[in-house]
Amino acid sequence: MFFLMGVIIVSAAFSGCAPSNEEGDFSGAASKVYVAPGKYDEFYAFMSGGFNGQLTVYGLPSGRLFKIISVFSQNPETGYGYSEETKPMLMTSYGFVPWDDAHHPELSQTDGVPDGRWIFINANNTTRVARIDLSTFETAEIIEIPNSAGNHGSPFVTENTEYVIASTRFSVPVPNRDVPIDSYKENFKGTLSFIKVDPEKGNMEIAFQILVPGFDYDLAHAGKGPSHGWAFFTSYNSEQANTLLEINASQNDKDFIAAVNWKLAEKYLAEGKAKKINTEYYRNYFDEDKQKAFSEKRSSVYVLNPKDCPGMIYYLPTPKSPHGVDVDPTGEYIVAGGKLATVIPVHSFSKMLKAIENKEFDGEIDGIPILKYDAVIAGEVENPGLGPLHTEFDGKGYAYTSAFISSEIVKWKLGTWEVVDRIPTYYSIGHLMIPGGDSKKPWGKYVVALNKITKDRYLPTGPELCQSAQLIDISGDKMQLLLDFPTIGEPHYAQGIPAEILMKRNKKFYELEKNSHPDKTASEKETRVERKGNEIHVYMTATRTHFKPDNIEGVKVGDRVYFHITNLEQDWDIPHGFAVKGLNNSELLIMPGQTKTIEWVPQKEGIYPFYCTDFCSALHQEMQGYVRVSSKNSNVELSFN
Ligand code: K7E
Ligand code: CUA
Repeated sequence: MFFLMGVIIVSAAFSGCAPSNEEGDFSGAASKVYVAPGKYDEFYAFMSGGFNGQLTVYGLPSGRLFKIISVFSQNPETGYGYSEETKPMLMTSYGFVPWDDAHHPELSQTDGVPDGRWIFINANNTTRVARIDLSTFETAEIIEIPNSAGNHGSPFVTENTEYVIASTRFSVPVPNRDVPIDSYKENFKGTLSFIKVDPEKGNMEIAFQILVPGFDYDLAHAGKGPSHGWAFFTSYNSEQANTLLEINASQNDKDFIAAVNWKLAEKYLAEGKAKKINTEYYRNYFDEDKQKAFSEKRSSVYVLNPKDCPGMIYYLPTPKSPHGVDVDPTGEYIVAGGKLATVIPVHSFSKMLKAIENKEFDGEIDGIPILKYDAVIAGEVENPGLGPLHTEFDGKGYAYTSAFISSEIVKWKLGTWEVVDRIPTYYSIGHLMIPGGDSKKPWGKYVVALNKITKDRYLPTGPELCQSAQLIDISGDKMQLLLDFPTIGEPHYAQGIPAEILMKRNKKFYELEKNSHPDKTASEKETRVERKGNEIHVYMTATRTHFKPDNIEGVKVGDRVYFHITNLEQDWDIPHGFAVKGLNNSELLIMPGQTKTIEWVPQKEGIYPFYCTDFCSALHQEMQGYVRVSSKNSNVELSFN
């Protein structure tokens, strides 16, 4: 959570006064969220895990949790980030980074509509963007973003996923170097990054960055329809304070939304207007054929300076320390969540184009013209609740804005700007999500409130209480609260998509034939154990209901033992697990057709059992074996059965 301390205190006091668990008659709600045993949910929902660094998959309307997708954090449940195959996914220019803070999942889009191919999510802390393949629900790629610090305004897609856009929350020296912090105004800069996405494979590369003044760039959304080719980024701290931001960054009545014409930026890039800056960052990807992740190092990036690129970027003055920026389904309205503002300012894209044409400027900053507020504003939503943050759309002409401080969702009409309904949320809502609600075609049946604080809503669990989502029916004139359900970590943003779109794409298992992992064992006949100096390589297979080999002797204390295990099954939902006693690592969970490797360095002589950790069949308990570990200088021969 990014928020000002004072605001948090106010909010806690504010939301604390209404006892929440008394109100309402939910008898009608129950049937709306009830998904009968064996029946499917209507929507998938993907919730960011916040400080848990992962992405979780839920069903709506039931609120049932299906899966935690390992993205930026190691996960001993699956071996992600522990197995040799997945470790490279977490490589960065700062070394191996096994954790992050993930805020904004964003589905890939075709013609402005979520297409179910991929979902992207940001790492805030060690600046990265991940791409998850929605046929396997596994992380397929992670790219690090150089010249960025606090990759918060990220990763939002353009209309056809041409780009994933990302902005830096913290400004830093570009390139980063050792300077006094109080030289902030002189040395610190922001960057807006445009990550090109391969239309077939999804592979990401940083196409270019735009160097911008040293504000804090908070959130982003790309244009669509008429505003396709543009992208919008909120900023706060236009004061360029470097200390006590809660006061020093709240001085100006207005900060800015940066409007970037990325089509023009592409042209400037092609014309050679960009400077190549040397820097180091990683691109990591999982090769599904080799069943293994690889890391590639990158050493430079192209940076465009607005001073050299007239017309590429403009500032829209926006009250006050804006947080979210959301573009309505028609692509005309750009809605800001001015968290300290008393209104919700809505900019007009068409007015913006006219104002640019007529040069209605109010000065400039570092080569970026500031447009006149009155020339670009379409309207202001009055009485929008306190602390407006984020807005989603239902595709029927209404917008829904979360208000953090007054803990509510406010529904208002695009064009007339009148508030037509409001509903309390429990408590302190951050983002909200309507399936497709930031796209051209929202499926406007539900809105999910993603709340920061739950206090009295659930059974207490010690000092740490769960965070929570609330499902609200928006199909009628009045919003109706249907369901509370806890979430994993702190959810920030979320995405939703009709289940049928993803079900069609779902992969059931990996084809063993296609598995070209160098350490694959294609059949039980090929199983073996080999010694190379002090390395032992165990080429093992798993199938119902045994490992082969299951007795191994001749391992010595201090040997590096690599268990390369291939799951020979070719059936849906038959993973096998693997763990050996004393393993200082994690288990492996091996999907059908996969090969996975875990490293083990035994420290003491003795007999070490191993077993399958995933209850795979009636004889799962029989799926076990032994490793004999002898002293360093023993002459027990390497053998296996
Ligand atoms: Cu508002 Cu990180 Cu998108 Cu949290 S952010 S709420
Ligand atoms: Cu294999 Cu249990």
